[in-house]
Amino acid sequence: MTDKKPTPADWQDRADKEVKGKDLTWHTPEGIAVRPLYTAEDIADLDPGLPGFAPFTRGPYASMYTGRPWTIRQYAGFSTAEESNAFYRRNLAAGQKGLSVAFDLATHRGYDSDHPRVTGDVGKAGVAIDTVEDMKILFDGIPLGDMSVSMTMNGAVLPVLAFYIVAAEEQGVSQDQLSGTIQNDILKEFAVRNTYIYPPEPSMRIVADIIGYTSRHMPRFNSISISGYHMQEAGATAVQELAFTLADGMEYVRAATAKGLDVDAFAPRLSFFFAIGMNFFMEVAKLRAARLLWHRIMEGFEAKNPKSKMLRTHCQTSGVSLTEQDPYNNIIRTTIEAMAAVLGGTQSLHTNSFDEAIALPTDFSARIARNTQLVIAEETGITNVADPLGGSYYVEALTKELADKAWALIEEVEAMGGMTSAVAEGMPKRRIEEASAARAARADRGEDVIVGVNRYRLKDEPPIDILEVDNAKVRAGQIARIEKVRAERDETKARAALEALKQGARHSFVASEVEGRSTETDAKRPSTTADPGSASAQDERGFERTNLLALAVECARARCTLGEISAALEDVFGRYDTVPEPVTGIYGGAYAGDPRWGQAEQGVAAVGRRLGRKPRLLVAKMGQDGHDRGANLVASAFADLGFEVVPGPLFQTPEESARMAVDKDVDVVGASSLAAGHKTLVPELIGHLKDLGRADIKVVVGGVIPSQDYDMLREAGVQAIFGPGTNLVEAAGEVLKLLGHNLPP
Ligand code: DCA
Repeated sequence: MTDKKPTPADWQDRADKEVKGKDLTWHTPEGIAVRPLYTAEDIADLDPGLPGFAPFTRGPYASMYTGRPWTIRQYAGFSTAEESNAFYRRNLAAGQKGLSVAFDLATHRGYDSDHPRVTGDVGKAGVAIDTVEDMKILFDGIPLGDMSVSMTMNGAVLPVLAFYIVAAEEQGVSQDQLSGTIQNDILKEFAVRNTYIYPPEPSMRIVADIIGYTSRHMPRFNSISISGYHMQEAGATAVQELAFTLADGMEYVRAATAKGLDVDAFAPRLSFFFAIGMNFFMEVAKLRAARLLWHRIMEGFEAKNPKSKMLRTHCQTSGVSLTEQDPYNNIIRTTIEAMAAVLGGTQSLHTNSFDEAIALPTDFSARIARNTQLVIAEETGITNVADPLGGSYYVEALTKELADKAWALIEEVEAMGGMTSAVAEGMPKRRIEEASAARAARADRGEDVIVGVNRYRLKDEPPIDILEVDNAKVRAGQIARIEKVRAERDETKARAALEALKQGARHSFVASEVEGRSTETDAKRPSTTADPGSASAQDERGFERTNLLALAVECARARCTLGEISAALEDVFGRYDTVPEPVTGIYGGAYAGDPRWGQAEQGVAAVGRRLGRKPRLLVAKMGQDGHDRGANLVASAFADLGFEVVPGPLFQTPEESARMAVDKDVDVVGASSLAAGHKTLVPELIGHLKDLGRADIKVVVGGVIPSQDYDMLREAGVQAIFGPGTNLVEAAGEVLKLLGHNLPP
């Protein structure tokens, strides 16, 4: 008698006995029930195909990394163009392959460095670029015809791309030789990241104008990087990140085709950008599912060129998975995430530095981050097989389940009229905030383990060396350069270029469709050879008069500043503002029945009885930092505990926040800072509260605050500081203490 071959049912019996009947199913935040075993039965109906062939699940290229590894592209920008340039050159010499520019927040939001609203933001979290002169310094000695350059810019995308084109031109490199990517993804800014400037409709026109311009003049340049990264950073699940990103992509395809562009004229140059977090196989499956679905979507748009249907993506390891506590663990996290990106088949990758939960990377931490990729690429043998996880029962089944769930969410968005309508109704933002509150509650309750934070925590946390940016010095240097540019330029020419830009902006979307029509045939014809009297020459003139990037390039040549170009557009389009609406019930709901939560609720009620009203908290977001995940979480949790929460609008000045605190008669201001502006903005806030006679209002600070800054902030009058990974119930306990109520230990 031969042994019967064991079946999955036999396995189940044996496993049940081993774990004494414990349910081993893992219910992921995506709503996927992951079973403890996958077998051939799970993939019996699935055929993932081959790398390089439709539907590209296994990768866009046939040879994948066997012929050429992914692009090691580290995202960086340091205060001044000079320092960033030196950093780029050092990194390229050390094995980095492509550049990726991080701009400071003032630049993102269309303000020159001399603008009074941005005193705390200049040179923080990236490089300050005010004019084409700054851009030329940024790329000094870097041949732009050979180097692929990615620029993360969405709000002030027109001046920044225009400066880049003109900087290259003055380096002797024509725009048709430029390779790289501009992020240019405004929809996700409205959903999560908030570095928008104009309202959604004109913002979409800008996106479409850039796609139109690059498809005509810059054939090697990726016109957009449709980004899910910031969604995951804001708390989105893999299904949400996938669905909302691809739905954004569909909206951009519609916007471009509505301008008369042939889908195959621009779709090969659409690119994507995803975050890679710690759920290893989920992230691998996400990239595979993304390619599968994009192929399906582009078939729906009747794209003919296979490249139009082939999703290419950049990935970045997750910023929110990094912890301030025991920070060297971040190197391990980043390595695992980088592996997931590579096994998922990314085209380009940024690995975070271990200190990025606290500050901008130092040379030391940046080296380790870059070497993480070099070690994977050159020491592990992983690159020798295309899609090595292809055929894995689990990975293939997970890819299918993720794709199905994301498709259902895409259909929901489509039923609302597409992503622009869904964003206008706040749907993606709300869903992501709900997922974010649930995720934070899971971490606070210890259900999601974070080593060094909610388990295995160190008694002492020795501070690590961090990079300090002298914001005032950077600002002074930038202002001097702006003044020099203004003094040396032809003022009449600059004014005329700005006026032409305004005229172009005034053309309605429809008018620019007709006059600025660009077709594939036009894109192939060099504009200089057109007969000036011909229909195509008229068409060309119409394009140059109405295409906003063409007009911005003229402004850049005339040495207009980023602030001037942005302000000219703002005159026509207006500036967009939103009022935060924190979700309620999710955070509290996750804590139902928890004794610590109950004690905190009772504490809030006790303070309320003493005050004769609910204790009031203003959650303040000062400066141009639009990252509001932390602020929204605090607002949600504190409201659920019984505080009256005043959600402050984004982008306030310290004076505006102080006034709001006084007008609303709050007891506490909680300032959230994630972009290094705290040393300037928080002391100013405290100063304004004093000037308004309300020094009694307590100020607490949360977010990305290096421990080196704690003393300075305390001396300035800050009463409590909450770093990343703070348990919100414990934070509430500290705030209650400031209000005279001690929770039981
Ligand atoms: N076999 C043959 N050719 C290959 C292979 C391969 N295995 N892999 C890449 N190539 C070719 C590509 O076709 C491409 O050539 P092309 O420009 O003429 O089409 C070239 O090598 C570069 O490869 P690609 O995959 O396009 O990689 P990148 O230039 O690094 O672009 C992409 C990656 C995601 C498309 C781009 O948008 C990007 O770099 N994004 C970065 C965004 C970013 O940095 N964001 C920061 C937050």
